[in-house]
Amino acid sequence: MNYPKFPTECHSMLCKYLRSEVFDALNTVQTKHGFTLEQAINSGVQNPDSSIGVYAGDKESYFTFAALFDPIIEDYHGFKTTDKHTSDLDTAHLHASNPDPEGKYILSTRIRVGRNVDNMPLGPAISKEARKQVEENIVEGLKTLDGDLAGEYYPLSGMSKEVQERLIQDHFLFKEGDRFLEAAGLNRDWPDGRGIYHNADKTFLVWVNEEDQLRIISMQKGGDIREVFTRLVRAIEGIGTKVPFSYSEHLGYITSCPTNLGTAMRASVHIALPNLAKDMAKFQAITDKYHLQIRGIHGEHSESEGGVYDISNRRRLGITEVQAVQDMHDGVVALIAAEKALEEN
Ligand code: ADP
Ligand code: ILO
Repeated sequence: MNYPKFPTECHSMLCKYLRSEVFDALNTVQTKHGFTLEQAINSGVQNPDSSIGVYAGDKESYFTFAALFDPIIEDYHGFKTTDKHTSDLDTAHLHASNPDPEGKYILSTRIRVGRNVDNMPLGPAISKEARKQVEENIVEGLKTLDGDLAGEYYPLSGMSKEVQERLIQDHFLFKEGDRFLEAAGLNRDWPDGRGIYHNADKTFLVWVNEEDQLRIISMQKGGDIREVFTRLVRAIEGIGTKVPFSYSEHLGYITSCPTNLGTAMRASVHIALPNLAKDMAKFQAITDKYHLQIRGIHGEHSESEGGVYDISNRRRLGITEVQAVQDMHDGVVALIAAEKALEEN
């Protein structure tokens, strides 16, 4: 492969960190699953508007291509190669009452973690047969869950377009045809091997074989962050006894995108902030202070509608799960206070 041509206005981390000496050193190496630099960077090469632009094909990619991945990980998470990641899923350590008990601002709360199966290639490098095997193993594990975590698995192949579209619009299901995932090789053999598991109330859901092999999700209306986190922890622990998760002492839970490493957790609220939305500088000063990310109402790369935003923790590696949720909670408290102050003006 020749050094890729990036447009001058490219601001992705790939453009920033793929210096020619890094490219030359990594261009001819590959991981034990045969994953190459060309595959790792294809999403960012095809999509110069990427914010990151790289994906891993297996756990080994993070070490084989460390000269590229390490600076990206440090830039995104503030996590150095000498730092250590630790996990804390103890709900007693979380200090989070509902920031909006009257239900005026927070429409819904969702916390998800990404997980992948130990000793298997990640989505960008997996074969059709191995993906199917992963799906079968996960579904077998999910079938053992009981109580409010008991549910049904719905494979994407065989699902009607109407049902699929309704689930996407209602924020329960991943969307189809994402160009970033497409170029990463994550949409190969679509829809084979993909699906969604959920309980009757759709407060507990698991996406199978999307960007990661599992996305374990707890969500509900309103702002009871503790209840959502507590349900998620029970689900992670229940599934973890049946499915061995890929984990590294250094990088925490292994995910196909480096932004998700560590806790692999994104804790978010959908929140109405119509006044703050008119002063984006003030809005962003608060989200920066609390390490939060602002997304649109239909997830990443989407827009806000009617002053409603998706606000979530930005950092995932080098902090614990409790801290990730705490970041989101504390930032949301500050955002609501700022919104209220603007209402009174
Ligand atoms: P992910 O969080 O899994 O990385 P996305 O940003 O694409 O990926 O979000 C996935 C879906 O979850 C989208 O439909 C998004 O609107 C929905 N979602 C995210 N946060 C919330 C929330 N707090 N309440 C309801 N839906 C949410
Ligand atoms: N590859 C995309 C998305 C990066 C972070 N988000 C997710 C869903 N992994 C980009 O570089 O903009």
